[in-house]
Amino acid sequence: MNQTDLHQSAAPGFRTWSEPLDVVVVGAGFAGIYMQYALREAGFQSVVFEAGSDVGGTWYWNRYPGARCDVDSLDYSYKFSEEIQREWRWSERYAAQDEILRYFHFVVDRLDLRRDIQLNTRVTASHYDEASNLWTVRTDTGDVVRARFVVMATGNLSTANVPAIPGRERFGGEQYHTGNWPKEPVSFEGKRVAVIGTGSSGVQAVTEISRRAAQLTVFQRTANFCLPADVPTLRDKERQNYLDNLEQMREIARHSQYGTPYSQALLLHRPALEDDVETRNRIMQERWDMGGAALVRSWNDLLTNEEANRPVAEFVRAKIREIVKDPATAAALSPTDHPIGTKRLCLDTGYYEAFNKPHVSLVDLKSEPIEEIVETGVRTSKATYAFDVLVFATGFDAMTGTLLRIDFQGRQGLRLTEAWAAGPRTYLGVMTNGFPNLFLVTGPGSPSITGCVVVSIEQHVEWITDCLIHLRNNRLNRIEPALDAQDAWVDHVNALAASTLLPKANSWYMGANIPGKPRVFMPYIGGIGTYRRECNEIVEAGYKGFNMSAV
Ligand code: N01
Repeated sequence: MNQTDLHQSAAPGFRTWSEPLDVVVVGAGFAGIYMQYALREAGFQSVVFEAGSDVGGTWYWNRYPGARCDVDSLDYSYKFSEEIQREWRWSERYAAQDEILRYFHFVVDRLDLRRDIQLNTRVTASHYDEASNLWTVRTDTGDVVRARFVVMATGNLSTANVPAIPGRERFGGEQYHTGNWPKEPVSFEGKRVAVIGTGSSGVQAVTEISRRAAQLTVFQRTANFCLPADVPTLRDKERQNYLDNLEQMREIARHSQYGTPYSQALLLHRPALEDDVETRNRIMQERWDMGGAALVRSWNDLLTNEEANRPVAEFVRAKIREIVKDPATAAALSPTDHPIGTKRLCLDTGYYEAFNKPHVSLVDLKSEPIEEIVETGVRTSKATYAFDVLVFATGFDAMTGTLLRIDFQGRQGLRLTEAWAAGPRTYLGVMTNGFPNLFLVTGPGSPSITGCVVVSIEQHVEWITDCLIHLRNNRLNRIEPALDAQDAWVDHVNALAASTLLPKANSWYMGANIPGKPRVFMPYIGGIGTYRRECNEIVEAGYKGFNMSAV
């Protein structure tokens, strides 16, 4: 059976598949696209449902001004295909959103994947039937499809967090969320603009909007550490050097801590306080000048020892004081409530400098909380500010938000919302007990966004594909992690996090940005290479911890 006769029309906009598929893939970002390609190559029948009107995942939705990747482009690319790696030419060291979207189009066309992807289709429910050992997947466009396996490739940052600030519906001007930005151009020229939120998205949006708006007010709840990242054009020589060493680069990335050869080469493999103050200062300055995350990819105890972390945090605060002319603004922009690196660092291409412009101002919500949004703008405890445009850069219900919004029902009607009521529970971040044949790409409990996520995605896609082939070769069709193996994995992930400073920050890694969300450190922090080894060992031990059967 081929893809074209998989479905029949029941009514306009409503489709039902007559035969069960092997796999339904949800999401057409980095994960879903490669997953679909790998499944097709392995001979499985599958379809991809994508909520957006185009492929690209996070790079489709996050088209806000200034959106740009903060991982080197040559690393933040698919590595499974040497042809793709060689044929595509990145123009800048950190690619901008529109270039990454063009890359997606290139890949999808190059691999002839468009025919397998159904756009404008959001999966709303997925129920498992024990007797038939099939999932029934439903979408908001009325599709009903049964499949043996479901692969969630929905990303870690795909459900926008719009805070419940009273009065938002009353605002008379334009309002946008960075994670759900319209396709149509948004003009800031001559306008009074507010940006609420100062994470990676806010920092990038503020920098760009400050160049266009008549007036910009930034509402900051927590100051974040931003590291400089000038965005040089990629030179042919650098590109060629990478391509000449492609296999070696891939191998380093796959077995490294953070998923990139660049960051692996920067690691110092010694505690910070082993160096004297002069040496430390020299290293910090060199790494500040290098840009990107070089400063924190350094001594091996920065994320485990507060004494080691403090001088690095203070180094950045001193830089902020140097750059920002107004001392009160500089003080408000200086993070003091978390060790550096325990919240996701921001990429800075002129953020701190923006506050020296006369039309840019900062409102520190710690001393002046927002009380409500009114028709003309924002009212805080101290003043009412008038705006034409409100930009919410308030982040995401990360890692679990998208999964928990789908009505998942596993064995005996077990709901995912119940199974994960106290926080996500997975085995390897790739499956969860009670939900047979449901796979997660970069799920909670895996390294996912702690490094170059494309490397983690590729590893999961390949692991899942190999697992499906293993089942097929052994005439098996059902896989589920054992509860004790999952409990042990969750304990392992928690213990790794507890041995670091990371749980100290109110980060989205901890679910702390969403009111009422369980406070659990969600990703695996042991490093991309170590995690890969652990996954491989489990496979070599006969998929230890997984129960497999034929139904
Ligand atoms: O989201 P965030 P993001 N009132 O959660 C504030 C990736 N990414 O979209 O810190 C007022 O980091 C919130 O305050 P607080 C990257 O992994 C990558 O910026 O919770 N403020 C915070 O300041 C990144 O980490 C790239 O106190 C409120 C901000 O909103 C992740 O996506 C670019 C609020 C949200 O920051 C998420 O980044 C962009 C409220 N009610 C994103 N609620 C690159 O590759 C929240 N905030 C460069």
